Amino acid sequence: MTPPTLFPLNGRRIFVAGHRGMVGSALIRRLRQEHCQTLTVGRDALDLRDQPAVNRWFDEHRPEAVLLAAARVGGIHANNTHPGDFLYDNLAISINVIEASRRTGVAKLVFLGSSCIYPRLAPQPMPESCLLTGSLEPTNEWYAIAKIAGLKLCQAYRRQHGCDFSSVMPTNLYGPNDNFDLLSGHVLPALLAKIDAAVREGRDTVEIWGSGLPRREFLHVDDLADAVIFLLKSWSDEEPINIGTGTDFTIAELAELIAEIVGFKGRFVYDVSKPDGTPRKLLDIAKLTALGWCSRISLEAGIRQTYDWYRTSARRRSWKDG
Ligand code: GFB
Repeated sequence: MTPPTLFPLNGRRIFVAGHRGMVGSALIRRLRQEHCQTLTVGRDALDLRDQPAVNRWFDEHRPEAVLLAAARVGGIHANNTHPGDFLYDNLAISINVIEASRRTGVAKLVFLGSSCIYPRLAPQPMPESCLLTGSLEPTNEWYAIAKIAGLKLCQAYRRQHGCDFSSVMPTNLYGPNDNFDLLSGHVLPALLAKIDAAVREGRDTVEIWGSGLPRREFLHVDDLADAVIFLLKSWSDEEPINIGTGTDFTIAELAELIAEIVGFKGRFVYDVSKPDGTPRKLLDIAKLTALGWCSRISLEAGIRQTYDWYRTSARRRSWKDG
């Protein structure tokens, strides 16, 4: 079932904010299938935290639609140790781009949030309606507060100014252009890099942070990009919408799967002095499923593809914008 197209993309000028990150680059790849014009600008030419500069860029380039995928992103350690950067950068990027979009009459904006906006002990799977019903996970509350503020600004501008601005909430993402740095990256790329290094260096142990018991849902970024373009064309609402696969795994299960793919025969050592973070993060995807979208890339196929990309293109990289 394909829902009716409310916002045709043909001939439109679409600004992908954050196009060099994992999410933004996947959106650019997906938009190549549409007959639209994509606008991008690198961080060297425009710092999205600089409001006057953002306003000048919007005045000059006049996008008709905006996909707001620019963010300071990182795994549990980066979030926990750089709370100021995660709060300030993400607040500034969100308010500057959303306000410039309102001021210049952008016809449609999609803001990308994160599943960490929901309470630490939310019911599982987590419905959109559990937003602001409980305390946040302390390791990422700074990032979450900034993402909640962006979502709320979209809602407020819909109500006050009639802007067609909506928010989507992706689950934990992975794929090409991810950050494979062991300290600042998320668990999936970090484990791929660690296990790959162990095999190459002939080591028989790999360290896993925490207990291995937390559960996470992993969505390939190409599936995410497909869902965002689907929603851009066919959906608009004040309430956010979750994007996930509907299935979660323990961190230990993820490690075993990566070991199988990479060919690691050794054992894992769990460092329980490192934080586990949220015990479980599984999104309720009933709203998205009812619209007719579902993910296509299995975790195993997605990890194999990401590992191929890592071996041919990366094996380096520090943190980057998402
Ligand atoms: O992916 P991750 O860093 O972020 O960690 P969150 C997920 C789980 O994997 C945690 C464990 O329980 C980690 O302790 N883990 C095990 C590891 N080994 C490793 C490792 O080598 N590296 C990493 N990074 N984790 C983030 C938030 O939370 O999720 C962000 O901090 C954002 O705000 C993102 O929302 C999606 O899933 O815990």
